[in-house]
Amino acid sequence: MLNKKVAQALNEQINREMYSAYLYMSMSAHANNIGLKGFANWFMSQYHEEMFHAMKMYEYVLRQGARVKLLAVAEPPAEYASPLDMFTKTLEHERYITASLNTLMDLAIKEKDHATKIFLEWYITEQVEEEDNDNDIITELTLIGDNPHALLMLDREFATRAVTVPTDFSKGVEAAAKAAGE
Ligand code: OFO
Repeated sequence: MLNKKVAQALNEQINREMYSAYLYMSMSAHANNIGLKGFANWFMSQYHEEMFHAMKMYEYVLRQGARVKLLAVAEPPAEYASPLDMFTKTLEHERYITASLNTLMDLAIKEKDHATKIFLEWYITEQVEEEDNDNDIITELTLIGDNPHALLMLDREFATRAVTVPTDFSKGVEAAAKAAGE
C-alpha cells in the first residue's frame, strides 16, 4: 500500500527514467550519424538499462496496488558537440537522477514507507556505479583529446558492450530480471 504522495513521486520518477532512456536513445542516434557505431551501441545499451529502471518502478507501483500515471516525456537534445560533450551531459543527467532518487528516499523515510525505502536502495546503489563509469569515460575521452586513432579504439571497445538487463517485460519485470540473473 502506497500513500498518495509516495505514489505520485514514484510516477514522476518513472517519467525521469523514461526521459533517461529517451536521452540515451538520442545520443545513440547522434553517435550513429557521426560514424561512431561503438558509441551508438554503448548508448543503446544504456537506453535498455533505463527502460529496465522505469519498468521495475512501474511494476512496483502496480504491485503496491497504486495507479501508474504516465506523464509526457520531454524532447531530448538531438545534437552534441563531441563524444566528450555526450558523456559530460550523461554525467550531469545522472547526478540529477541521483538527487531525485535521494529526494524520493527522503520522502519514503518521512512517510515511514519501509517497503519503498528498501525498494529505492537498489536504485541508489546503481547510481554510484553509473556515475563512476561516466567519470572514468570522461577521463579517458579527456586523455584522448583530438586523437582520432585513440577515439576509434574506444569506439571498438564500446561496440562490445552487451545488454545485461531484461528487455521483454510481457511476463512481468521481476520475473524477467530473475531469468536474466539481475
Ligand atoms: Fe541512469 O539511472 Fe536510472 O535510475
